[in-house]
Amino acid sequence: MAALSPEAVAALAERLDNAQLAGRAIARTAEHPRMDQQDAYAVQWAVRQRKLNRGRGVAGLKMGLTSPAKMKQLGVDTPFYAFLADDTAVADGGEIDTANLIRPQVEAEIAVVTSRPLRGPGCHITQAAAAIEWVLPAIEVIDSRYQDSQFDLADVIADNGSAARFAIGGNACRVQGMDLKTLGVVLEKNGEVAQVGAGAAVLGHPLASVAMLANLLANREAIPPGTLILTGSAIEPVPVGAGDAVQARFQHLGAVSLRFS
Ligand code: OOG
Ligand code: MG
Repeated sequence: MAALSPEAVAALAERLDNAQLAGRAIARTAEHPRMDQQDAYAVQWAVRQRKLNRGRGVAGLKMGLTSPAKMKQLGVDTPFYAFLADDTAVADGGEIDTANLIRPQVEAEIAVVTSRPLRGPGCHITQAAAAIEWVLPAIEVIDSRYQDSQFDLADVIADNGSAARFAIGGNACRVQGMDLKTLGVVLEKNGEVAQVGAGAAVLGHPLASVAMLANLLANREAIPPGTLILTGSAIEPVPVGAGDAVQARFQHLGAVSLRFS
């Protein structure tokens, strides 16, 4: 049962959207202690609509909290989905001004692009595999809009999964014949190894994450062909600040890098 009125959903969406635009944190949604997941997605979709109304587009979708480490950190057992606004795409090797962000962290993610529609519920890894043609290396920059990054599952869903920036790099590889489970990644910060990971950190297999995305979206829409999906971080997030440079080197897929000023 949803606990928030439509007015409360709209008001929270406005606060979160404005916090992202200003790069300023807001207090946690203490006034909405009973916000449930259904409410939280209603807020996220209201944030999406606000951006569309300003002429922005949706560049793709993301899954979050797909790794056991992150789920444990938040004390939850459910991943979530969010969307990637088109104005948050950064070119590979590009520079990001940290003045527009609050507390940025980078994640290395295996990205895929669908070539067929994918519709839940009941979607399994097999259907996900059949719907995907391309796999790409990605970095996601997350930036919670809540003060001190204090949030629960509903809060982060409402805050569009902390989505802030993303970059796609390397080579687009055909997924056919690739073992996404053992695909390794090394995240370097300022030339030093900061984190290592593999596809198995993402719900056991990145395509399990894609199947779950279709299932979570089942009550709203099918995933259309040509959709970019960030499957969830394969590493623990690495904090970054002005002057830092990061590079994610993926086995087979190549590298993707970003600089922060
Ligand atoms: C939530 C975003 C998590 C991922 O890949 O797991 C996420 C957060 O930690 O702020 O994007
Ligand atoms: Mg992520």
